[in-house]
Amino acid sequence: MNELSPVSGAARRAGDAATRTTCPYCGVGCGVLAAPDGYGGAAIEGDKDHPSNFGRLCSKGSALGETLALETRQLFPLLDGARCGWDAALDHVASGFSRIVERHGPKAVAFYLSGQLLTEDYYVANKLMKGFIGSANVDTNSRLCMSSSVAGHKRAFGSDTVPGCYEDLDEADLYVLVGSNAAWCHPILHQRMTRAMDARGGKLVNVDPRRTATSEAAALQLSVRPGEDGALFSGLLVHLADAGRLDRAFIDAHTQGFEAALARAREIAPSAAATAARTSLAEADVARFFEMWAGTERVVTLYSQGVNQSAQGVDKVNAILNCHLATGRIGRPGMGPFSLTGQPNAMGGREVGGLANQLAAHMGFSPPEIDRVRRFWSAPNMAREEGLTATSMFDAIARGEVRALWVMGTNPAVSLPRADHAREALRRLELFVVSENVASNDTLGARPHVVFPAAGWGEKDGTVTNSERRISRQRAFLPPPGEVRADWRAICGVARRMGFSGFDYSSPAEIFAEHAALSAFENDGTRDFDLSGLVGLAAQDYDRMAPAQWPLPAGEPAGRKRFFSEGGFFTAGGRANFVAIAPPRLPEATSEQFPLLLNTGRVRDQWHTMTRTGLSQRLGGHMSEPTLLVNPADADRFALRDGGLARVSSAHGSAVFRVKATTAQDEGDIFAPIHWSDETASAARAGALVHAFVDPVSKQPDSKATPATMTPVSFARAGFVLSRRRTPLPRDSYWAWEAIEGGYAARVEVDGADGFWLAALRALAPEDAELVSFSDATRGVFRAALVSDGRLTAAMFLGPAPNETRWGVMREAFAAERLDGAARRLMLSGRGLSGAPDLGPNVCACFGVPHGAILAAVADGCRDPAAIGARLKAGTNCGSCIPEMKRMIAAFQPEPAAA
Ligand SMILES: Nc1nc2c(c(=O)[nH]1)N[C@H]1C(S)=C(S)[C@@H](COP(=O)(O)OP(=O)(O)OC[C@H]3O[C@@H](n4cnc5c(=O)[nH]c(N)nc54)[C@H](O)[C@@H]3O)O[C@H]1N2
Ligand SMILES: Nc1nc2c(c(=O)[nH]1)N[C@H]1C(S)=C(S)[C@@H](COP(=O)(O)OP(=O)(O)OC[C@H]3O[C@@H](n4cnc5c(=O)[nH]c(N)nc54)[C@H](O)[C@@H]3O)O[C@H]1N2
Ligand code: SF4
Ligand SMILES: [Mo]
Repeated sequence: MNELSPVSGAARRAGDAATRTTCPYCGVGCGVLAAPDGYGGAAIEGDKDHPSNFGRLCSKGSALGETLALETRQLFPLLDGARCGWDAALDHVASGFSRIVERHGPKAVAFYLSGQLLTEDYYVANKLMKGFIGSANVDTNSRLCMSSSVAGHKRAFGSDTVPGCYEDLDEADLYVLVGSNAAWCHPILHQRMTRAMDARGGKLVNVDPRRTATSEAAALQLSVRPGEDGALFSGLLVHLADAGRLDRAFIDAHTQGFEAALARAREIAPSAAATAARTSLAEADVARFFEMWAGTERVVTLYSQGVNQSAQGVDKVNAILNCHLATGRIGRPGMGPFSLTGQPNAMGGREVGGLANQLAAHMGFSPPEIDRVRRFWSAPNMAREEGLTATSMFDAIARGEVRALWVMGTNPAVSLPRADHAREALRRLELFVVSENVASNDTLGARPHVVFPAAGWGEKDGTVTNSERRISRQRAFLPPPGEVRADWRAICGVARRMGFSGFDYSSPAEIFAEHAALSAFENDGTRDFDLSGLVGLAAQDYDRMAPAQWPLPAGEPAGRKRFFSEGGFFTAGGRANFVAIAPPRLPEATSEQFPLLLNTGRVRDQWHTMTRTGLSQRLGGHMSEPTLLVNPADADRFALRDGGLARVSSAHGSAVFRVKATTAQDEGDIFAPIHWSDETASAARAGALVHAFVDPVSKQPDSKATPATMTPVSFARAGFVLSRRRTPLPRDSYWAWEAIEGGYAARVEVDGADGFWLAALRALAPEDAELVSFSDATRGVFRAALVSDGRLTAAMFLGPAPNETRWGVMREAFAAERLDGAARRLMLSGRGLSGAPDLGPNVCACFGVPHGAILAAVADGCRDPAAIGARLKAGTNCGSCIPEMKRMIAAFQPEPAAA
């Protein structure tokens, strides 16, 4: 039994009601103190005692309190769209699954899960499908996220093991970020690296086809040709060998396959010059990178979706691992390969076997392991072979082979490649079940037969595991609203109704205890994932459990920080495998019809499909529209206007984005954000464009390089809509909702008559709302506001495009509790109630500091983020906006200071 330190007094700092929990967003896994405010929200603070963040939170974590309101939540079960009780919903799902299994076999049913579920939810879902229903058709959005890392780890180490820990970031002298925009996507780790660089004088190299916020901190930016990372690291391996930088002792004692891997690397990238030619980098930059990497013992190579989401993602991972193995730079302080995990529980999902090719507790589909799990569970129908992976699962649904699907904690109608196809497939299901927090998203738009209202963050209890294998508790601090229930309860309810025993848990603590026991079952050090020190964990110890890194073997209460410094790999002979990778090649070339490569990814202040971050006004302002990044030469070539609209099309679909011309993009490459859906924008689903090529080993889709083209889009009039509610506007126009104080604003571009838009506006307000309007047909100006009980409920301003009025002019009117007669006349003047100028989008989300205010401070002599912070507070909380402020300062000065 481990010594688990109880929650210390510090957790109570935010008041006696503060609960110590974990952020539900990225895989950094920051500790959070949450104190309910009594009105359904909560005061949020970073937990100073949590070893992932030591009190810091990024913009998304800091804004968690703004995402807890209940207006958008699904609060009761639905059966065929109508409210029903839990029993009826559970009965329907259980009998439906049983019937379909009986008629069509267990392969006709599937679960599609999420790295945002808690370990306990995940564990029971996986147990039900793989042990009791008898199919391995359980896959997860982690297939789209981490599966290339999992497969790369397994090929090299024999197990899915992250060898290092966050402390390595404090102790490294070189960080190589590959396909990771950590400044925006793992901000607290990024800040940890920049602080360590300040302290130790270390350097950062950023390998990404585009310049990102992460490039700001980089001593060297390598804008690698998309897909060519394997060539870069092959070149590095060759350099390490030729420059005498190999750790021969480590290679000889602990690895196999080096010569073949090196020979292949030589074929791919025999020299710095050859590497430069393949990767379209300058030879001097390549040589400098090789020297930096070879000459710095304490190097951490961190990688994320630019590596994983690739048709050769697993080879990219192994090309990186090869270099660390060849130098023995693994599992020692300050060095090693580091896969940055995306979701809060990407790792927990891997631990319970959430992927269709895994079994629980890091076991696989080998006969002895299948049998071991079967015996442990007393499973009546143990799956014998791997199941369908995400994209093949949806193809099987489209073909009618999978007839029942339960989606939990993910929004596949937006996030899968060929998302339109995926959404259509859902409509074919005989039984379609969704467990969701929200009442409306694109997946729910495909009309599930049953909807389970899931408890959300703050309402559910369990554990998550972060990128460094650290298990932390998520604890409830709000009462479950309406009839919501934790996901594990819904799963166990269905399992029991299907007649299965083994699902009578009364708490997540019991599930966790079983999970720990399975990790220990017949393990004896043969499997990396080992929680034997937690076997028999009592409920009160689970409740008080402090964040702990696995492995947690019995007798090692502190866990283990690192793996493999002395070998000890989990392969048959204990040696790590070098992998001879295939020569890099994009899965699909550009063509005359689709001459551009579409890259997709994340922006700083939104989380995936925006079901939560889209509700926060602090977060809405950073990028208020789906913005396409385009090189200025491409903008010219395709007749796009910077600030205008473009339709991007691929062979699979199309979407409309706001254009931003920037030299951060290379010519030929365009970048679209993944966050907007049919809930939040007229037509900006990036996933609809993405092709469905997958890595041959991991089956992870390539979401970063789809051939595409673009054309300008224009409408006669432009302006904005304001509303207290966020409902879709007519689609034959352009709009994108942004959360603002008191409601939502949409920048719009439209055709159509005033009357048509007035009707659309009316739909946003109560029927008896009073209309105030102004129209000047000769100039195409139309302004209308709806006032209900003296308060502005909805408004629309239209004028001739491309010049438009922004919603900022209505800020005060929208914030006002009552509008008197004078204010009603003034508000339609287009100059606002006080005539104050609109300062543009927020740069600092934490303190709501807009672009205009920061520019004014820079103009007034503030020439570093600290000076701006001293004046405006901007950047003094989470620091996520510091790269952006630096950019504004650099752009302001005629001679940009060296970074
Ligand atoms: N703000 C925010 N943070 C998040 C999330 C979020 O939604 N919003 N989601 C979380 C999740 S689930 C994940 S998985 C992570 C993802 O975190 P990241 O992987 O950092 O995010 P992405 O923007 O998907 O992609 C990273 C970079 O890969 C680059 N890239 C594209 N193609 C290539 C290539 O061929 N080679 C290289 N070297 N780079 C390439 C892209 O240009 C992009 O800048 O973020 C997590 N954190
Ligand atoms: N083109 C392109 N596509 C991508 C990516 C990309 O870079 N490019 N990235 C991929 C990656 S890495 C990821 S991780 C995915 C993310 O994509 P998704 O997982 O589809 O995105 P989310 O918006 O996080 O969806 C989570 C859903 O679960 C709900 N939810 C939240 N918490 C809970 C809970 O506790 N229980 C239940 N039942 N529901 C809950 C939320 O309301 C939301 O609707 O997107 C993938 N798709
Ligand atoms: S870095 Fe931000 S999003 Fe990620 S866990 Fe920490 S606070 Fe949450
Ligand atoms: Mo992800």
